[in-house]
Amino acid sequence: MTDDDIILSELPDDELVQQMHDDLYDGLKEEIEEATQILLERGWAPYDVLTKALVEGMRIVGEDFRDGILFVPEVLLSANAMKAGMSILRPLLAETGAPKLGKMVIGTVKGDIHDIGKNLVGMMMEGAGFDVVDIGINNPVENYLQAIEDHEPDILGMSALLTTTMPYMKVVIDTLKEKGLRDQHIVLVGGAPLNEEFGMAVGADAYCRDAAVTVETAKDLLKRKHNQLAGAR
Ligand code: B1M
Repeated sequence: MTDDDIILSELPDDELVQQMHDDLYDGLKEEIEEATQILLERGWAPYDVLTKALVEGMRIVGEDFRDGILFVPEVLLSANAMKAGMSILRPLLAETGAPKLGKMVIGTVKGDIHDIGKNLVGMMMEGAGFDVVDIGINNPVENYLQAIEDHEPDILGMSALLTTTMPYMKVVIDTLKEKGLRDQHIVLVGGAPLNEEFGMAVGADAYCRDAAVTVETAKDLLKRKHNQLAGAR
C-alpha cells in the first residue's frame, strides 16, 4: 500500500499516531491537519494530541536532522506541518474561563529563528490563564525592553535553540539589571540546549525544561512574589 492509499480516518488510534509521526517527518501539512482533527473528534485531549503526536514526531525529526539524514529544507517542511497542527490545537488549549493569572512576554533571542518550542510555551501559558505577548524570533535586547515598556509583564520568557545564541540571554538580563528593571520581572529561560546550571549562571529566575514545567514554574514564582509583596506590607 502506498501513502496515497492510506485513509487516515480508518486507522486505529495507535496507527494514526504512528502515521502522524511519518507524515510530520515527510512534511505533509494537510495530512497532519486532518489527523489532528480526527484525534480530536475521537475525544483526544488537545494536550495529548500535541505531546504524543506532534511533539514526539518532531523529536524524531530532530534526531535525524542531528544525524545528517534530514536537511534544513526538509525540516522546514516538518516545522510547517507541525505548526499547522498546533494552530488547530491553539484555541482549544487557550480555552479557559479562569481569571487571568498574569502576563508574559516571550520571544526567541537574537540570531535564532527557532520558534516551535516558544509557540508551544505561549500556547500552554495561555491555556493556563496567562496573557501572552509573543514578540517572535531573532530579538535583540531592544525588542525585549520595548515589549516590557509597552506591556508591563509579570514574566519575561526567552527561548534559544542554538548553543551559539543561548549566551545572548545574559546580555538581555544584564541590560535589565543595568536599567534597574531586573527585579520587577520574573525571568524564565528555556530551549533544548539549556539546563538548570545555565539558567542560574545567566541570572534567570528559572530554567524551564518544557512547556508544562514553564506553566508550573510561572505559577509558583508568581505566587511567591505575591506572598513576598504581601509580607512586606
Ligand atoms: Co534547527 N537546530 N537549525 N532548525 N532545529 C536544532 C536546534 C539542532 C539541535 C539540530 C541538530 O541536532 N543538529 C541544531 C542546534 C545545534 C546546537 O546549537 N548545538 C540546529 C541547527 C544547527 C540549525 C541551523 C544552524 C542549521 C543550518 O542552517 N545549518 C539553523 C539555524 C537557524 C537560526 O536559528 N539562525 C537551523 C534551522 C532550523 C529550521 C529553520 C529548519 C527549523 C526551525 C523551524 C521553526 O522553528 N520555525 C529547525 C528545527 C525544526 C530544529 C529541530 C529539528 C527541532 C526544534 C523544535 O522545534 N523542536 C532541532 C532539533 C532538536 O531540538 N532536537 C534543531 C520541537 C519543540 C517543541 O521543542 O524547541 O526544544 P523545543 O521546545 C521545548 C523546550 O525546549 C522548551 O519547551 C518547549 C516545549 O516543550 N522551551 C522553552 C523552548 N523554548 C522555551 C522558552 C521558555 C521555556 C521553555 O521560556 C520560558
